[in-house]
Amino acid sequence: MRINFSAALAALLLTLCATAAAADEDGYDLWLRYRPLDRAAQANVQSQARSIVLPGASSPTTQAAVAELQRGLAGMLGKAPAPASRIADGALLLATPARLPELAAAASPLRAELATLGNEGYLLRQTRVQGHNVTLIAANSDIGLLYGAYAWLRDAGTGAKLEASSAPKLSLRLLNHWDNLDRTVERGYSGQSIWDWWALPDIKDQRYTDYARANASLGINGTVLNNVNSKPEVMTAPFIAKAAAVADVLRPYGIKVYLSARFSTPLELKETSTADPLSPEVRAWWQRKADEIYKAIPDFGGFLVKANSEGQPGPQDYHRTHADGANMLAAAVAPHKGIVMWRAFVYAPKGAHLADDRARQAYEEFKPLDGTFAANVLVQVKNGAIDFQPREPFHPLFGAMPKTPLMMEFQITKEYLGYSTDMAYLGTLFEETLESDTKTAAGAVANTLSGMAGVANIGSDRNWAGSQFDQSNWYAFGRMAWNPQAKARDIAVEWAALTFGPDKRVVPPIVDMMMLSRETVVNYMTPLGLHHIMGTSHHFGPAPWVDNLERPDWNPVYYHRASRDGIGFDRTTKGSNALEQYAPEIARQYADPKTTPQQYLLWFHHLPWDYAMPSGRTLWAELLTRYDQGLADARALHARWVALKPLIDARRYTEEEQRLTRQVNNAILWRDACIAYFQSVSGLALPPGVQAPAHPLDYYKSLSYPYAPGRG
Ligand code: BDP
Repeated sequence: MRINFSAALAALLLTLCATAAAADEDGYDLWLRYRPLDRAAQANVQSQARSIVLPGASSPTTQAAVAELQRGLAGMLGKAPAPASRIADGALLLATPARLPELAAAASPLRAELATLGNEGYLLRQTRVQGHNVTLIAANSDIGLLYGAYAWLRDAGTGAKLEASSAPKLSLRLLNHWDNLDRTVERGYSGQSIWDWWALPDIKDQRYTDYARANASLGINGTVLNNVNSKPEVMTAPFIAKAAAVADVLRPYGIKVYLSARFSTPLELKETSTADPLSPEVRAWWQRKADEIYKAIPDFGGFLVKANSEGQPGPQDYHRTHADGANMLAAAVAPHKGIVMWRAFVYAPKGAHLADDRARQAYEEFKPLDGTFAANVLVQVKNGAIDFQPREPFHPLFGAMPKTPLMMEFQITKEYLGYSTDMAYLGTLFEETLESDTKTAAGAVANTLSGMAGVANIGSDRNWAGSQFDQSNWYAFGRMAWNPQAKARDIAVEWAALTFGPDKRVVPPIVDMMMLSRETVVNYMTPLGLHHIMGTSHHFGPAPWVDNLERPDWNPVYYHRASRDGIGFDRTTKGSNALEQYAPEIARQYADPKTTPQQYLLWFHHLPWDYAMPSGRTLWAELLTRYDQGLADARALHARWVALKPLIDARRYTEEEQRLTRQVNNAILWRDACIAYFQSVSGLALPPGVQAPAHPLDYYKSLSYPYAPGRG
């Protein structure tokens, strides 16, 4: 028998190729996968990178840049050029004015452009240098080169055109880890903390380097290592040494380390007799502590502080203001150029007088302090006035503190949006807040910011974020921290192409799913401006009936105020008047339910069940419609994913398919439980065509989740 070897070989190759195309991935590589490109793309990328040239001496940061380019090229093309010392045609040239005199020359057209890009910006250009056609990555500093290298790789991986130039709009772009010293993570749904405090400082996990690469690829330049609910031990020598070891790994990637400081630390360590911020003893203690930290971490970023909120100690314990507390710490780090990020997430400390409306409190406490904070203090404000809900109007402090640098605090981890099981792309949430017009001199919320912080969703899970799609939220946060005007959809396109490959059959449907996902969650959880009706403490699943917690403003009934007469929180002049904290134009517009955006309707108004909605339906019927829409869209997300099965590797396909199935069940649970409850309150019948909940209300009330992850 004659065997046709070439045919057999061809068949084998075909099988191998097909398998390779769909090779299983676990998600560890994030958006830095660098999988082989198609031929045309390979040729294009290869023509731009026949050699990699870095004039001048290398630094840890340029080494990281060159190593990443080599890694990327090896992955995308199958081989990577070695670094070369001579500029030649087709070189990928990394240069700063200090490294390449041509860039510093008065005649250089790039000189003026570079001058506008600051320390961290970069430009990518196809140009001629020393008589050769090169692809130039130029910046004013080595960190700019690293960012430029990542941008070039991003363009190569997505097939995008070379980005002309880019510089970050915000100077502080931070992750906030809510990680505890025992490796549990408050509101973490992706395993343990990546910081192995026990093993540090001797053992530095490879993950720390990969974490640095991923963050640098987005331009994130700072990280707070520990939970805002901090411990005094964080400020002791052993932990400072551990933080220093992490800082050493992150430094080449332009990422500074910060720590959350517990306000009463010196007192609790029994090294002072008080924690009063005006006490000389306390001030001297923090000054010495800052000196000690800077000795171990010369580029230490500074402190993040949660004070007088949810039982945490703070300056008000000594009848001092937030500014007194923040300025005391600011004085300690100022000689080292450190900063203090003081959180505005405050509501009455335990036992204290309860404000009529929790949504009012941060503004009431902070607005009067505008102009009294030290120059190196930033006030860090959550995106909304309650707490990381699926949807909130923007926080009234944005635009209201013109004399104080503000930071935005977004939550990347999905405490209130279905953990890491439900798909909810947060790019749209971030964009919605950042674009909101404050109707003050500042304009959009994005313009009021000096920095952005994201509560990280990163953990020890192999895929880092708990699910493949939750990686997109880390990604979107980083890209928007770099450019708060960036569009959620553009970012989704980029992420999907990098994560699943630049296949035209795959990217658009995935992007459509992402763009639909957050609104889906809003609809099946908290439509029409409802908020904080989640289960006690774990915040997973519906519990609109809860009314028995110690503090009224922990109870869902406090927020929805549903009764026989109607539903919603009246924040107009007839109610808490929280509206007065917004610019007059907004206050006027939102004072009338007719001119209030429907998405915020029940946030600002208490309305009768038969209130006529623009759709022609009653409010009651509209609410039911939204819950049904949420469920229908959850089903649609699942169906769209199933349709992509042939195009996604089996492992990632299955992981997400299971999650989307569970999401449909979560949506059913939310819809049914909320309808059962609100019906019990309204006493109204379900209109024809609306399906009755599967169980009686008591069934939903009986559900409990004692072992839900991530509790505080
Ligand atoms: C809430 C979380 C709680 C945090 C708190 C905060 O439930 O775990 O400690 O925010 O931001 O959303 O301080």
